[in-house]
Amino acid sequence: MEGMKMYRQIVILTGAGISAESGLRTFRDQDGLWEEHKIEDVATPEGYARDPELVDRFYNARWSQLHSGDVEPNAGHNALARLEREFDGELLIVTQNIDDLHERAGSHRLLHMHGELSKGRCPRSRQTFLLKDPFGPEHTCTCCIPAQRLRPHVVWFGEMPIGLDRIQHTLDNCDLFIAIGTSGTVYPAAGFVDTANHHGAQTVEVNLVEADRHSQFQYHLQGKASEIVPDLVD
Ligand code: BJW
Repeated sequence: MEGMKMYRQIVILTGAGISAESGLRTFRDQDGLWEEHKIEDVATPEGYARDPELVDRFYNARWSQLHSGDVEPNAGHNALARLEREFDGELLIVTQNIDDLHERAGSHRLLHMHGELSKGRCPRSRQTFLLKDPFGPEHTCTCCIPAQRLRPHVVWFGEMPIGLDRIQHTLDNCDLFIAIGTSGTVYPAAGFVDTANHHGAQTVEVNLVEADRHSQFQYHLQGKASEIVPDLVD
């Protein structure tokens, strides 16, 4: 924590890698979700229009795992929650993950730029609804007449990520940017390091491997998020 005190505004970008050690599969690693599912079928609006049941099943399986009682935040999530409690300056965790492990660890200053698994969204009004059960045609909105079938509250390819104005503003003013467990293949998140560099921030990558935007980071901490992040925060 001592080392963090020199910063005014910290932005932390997290990806699937931070939740991997909690038992959730990443997308692009060996045995990742994209090995079993075609992106164009389950992660595009066109795929959903073609076969909503298939997409619902994809998210239901992940919803059920997340609520199975077997999945818990790990030391990486816990360390970030501790940083938020102890850091006096501005801090924002921007997560690409749709799981709720940051919240369960106690993080509040958090933005889910690719949506949340625990919510469904009205396709007409965009109002979101907390889902107590998995997805299905029985989940309809209460904001429209006739009621609309809720779609997963997630951001698919070709759709606009959530909270970009706030993210942009925070990146413009940050002096430390840390990317944890993300492959750097999906934009606009993969470009955040460029914005942070442009504004003179220090940039740190935490990953098992050299990820796609590796060369854009000033500092590289190679290893498991559950081991590196607690060390970084201490
Ligand atoms: C560990 C670890 C451990 C493992 N410890 N590390 C051509 C060029 C540039 C851009 C485009 C282009 N053509 C199209 C685009 C845009 C497109 C895009 O980026 N495509 C690329 C594939 C090229 N992007 C979009 O369409 C986005 N919207 C958009 O751009 O809107 C227009 C716009 C215009 C102008 C400004 C701004 C916007 C939307 C993207 C939506 C992504 N959706 C998904 C699904 C969400 C729901 C769900 O969860 O199902 O989001 S796809 C999937 O990828 C998911 C993730 O959030 C995202 C990123 O994945 P992530 O988190 O990086 O996971 P992995 O698996 O890739 O990597 C894991 C990493 O962890 C690895 O590096 C491991 O080594 C590491 N790791 N264990 C530390 N223990």
